[in-house]
Amino acid sequence: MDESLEELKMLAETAGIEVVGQAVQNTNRINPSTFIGSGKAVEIKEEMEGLKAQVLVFDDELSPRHQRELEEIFGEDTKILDRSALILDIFAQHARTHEGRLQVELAQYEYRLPRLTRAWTHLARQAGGGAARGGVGVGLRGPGETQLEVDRREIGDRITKLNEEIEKVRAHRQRHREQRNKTGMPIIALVGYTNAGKSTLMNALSGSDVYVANQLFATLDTTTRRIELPSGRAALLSDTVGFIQKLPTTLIAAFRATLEGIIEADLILHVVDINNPHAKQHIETVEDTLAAIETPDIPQILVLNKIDLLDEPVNPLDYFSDDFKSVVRVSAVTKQGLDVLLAEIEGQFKSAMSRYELLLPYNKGDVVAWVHENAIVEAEDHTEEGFRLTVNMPPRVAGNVKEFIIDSPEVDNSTSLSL
Ligand SMILES: Nc1nc2c(ncn2[C@@H]2O[C@H](COP(=O)(O)OP(=O)(O)OP(=O)(O)O)[C@@H](O)[C@H]2O)c(=O)[nH]1
Ligand SMILES: [Mg+2]
Repeated sequence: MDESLEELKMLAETAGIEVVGQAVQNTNRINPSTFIGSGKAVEIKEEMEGLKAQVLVFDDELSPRHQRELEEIFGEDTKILDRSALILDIFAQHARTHEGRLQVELAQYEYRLPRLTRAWTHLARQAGGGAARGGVGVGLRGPGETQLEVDRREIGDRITKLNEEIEKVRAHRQRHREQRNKTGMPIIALVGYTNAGKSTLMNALSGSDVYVANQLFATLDTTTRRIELPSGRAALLSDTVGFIQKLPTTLIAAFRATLEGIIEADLILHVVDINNPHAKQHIETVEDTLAAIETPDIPQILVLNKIDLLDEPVNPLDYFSDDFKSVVRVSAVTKQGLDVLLAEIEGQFKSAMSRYELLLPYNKGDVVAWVHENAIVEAEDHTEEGFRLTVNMPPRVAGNVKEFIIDSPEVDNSTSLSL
């Protein structure tokens, strides 16, 4: 619980709220109307008045009824939030792309729809105002319909529209991805708990300059960069939104389009901040979230990051499990261990490859260049019939040059391989 509250505090600070106090209630039963006991609620209210605090954040998810009853007790001037609402708020502040904004708005509406108790204007202002511009005039109200019913209907319509727009973006992304698949470059996804150092690792491996910050959910939108592996072969590395415990399900659903990038990966680098005392729990949360978004069986390498901050060396075996192909220790800041990580990545791809003999006519120089870029060329001969190449590549890549394959001894296994 301490850890969860500590994290809640960091979430609040990231959202721009200064934390001035905290309260804990030990209870074996959640109060159906006020969540905490009503006596406790009054006690907190008095403490808040003394501290001149304006916001009360609950670490657990409040039901619509809890929310309503607590608002009654605390009055109009106190804003009542739960962890989910706070995370949604941070997402709203950090979303940069059109797609990111659409996804956050959808999640906000879905979260708020069942909690709609106050007037529409109150909600529209919080959600960014997109839906409020139409103005719910008196004339628009149906006979006998309450303001609340109108509000619900309007939000329902807006949710439908947002879903349609997100679907369009998704279709576009899908086409983009199909094209990328044709290039044959393996795709690596960085996945991990928020603040684990994914973006820092992305920068260290690709020499790029994506946003890094010591705050939660600094990254929301996916960035993809090209990296070079030790053999000279190229791969695509993508950095995306981090996970956290008790991530609202509406957010997971809304961010499905973003998370689909992970599903398409050939390899996952699961990054964990090894310096965090709750690293093991973070790993578990990430594995659970991956299961929730139904990632197929993608090989994973566990990357223990921030080893530069450790007083004593960490034993990778302590973290090894069936979920991982291997465990590597690195520091994305000092770049310690990155060579080992890169070799490990390459090793993963090699084990998913088969060897092929190719024969290409001399007028196919462009295809030869393509093969060099997308496969590991072991030998190249200039024969009478044309270029003769011995290459290692995943079956997925081989599919692009199948008319030139003259021998593939291991091709029978290809269907059982994920690459
Ligand atoms: N000492 C040290 N700090 C690191 C290391 N890697 C990352 N950090 C710091 O950890 C913080 C978070 O790093 P990010 O790369 O933004 O983490 P992230 O996983 O992308 O986080 P989100 O995008 O917010 O989910 C930053 O302050 C980084 O400077 C490391 O290897 N050593
Ligand atoms: Mg990041």
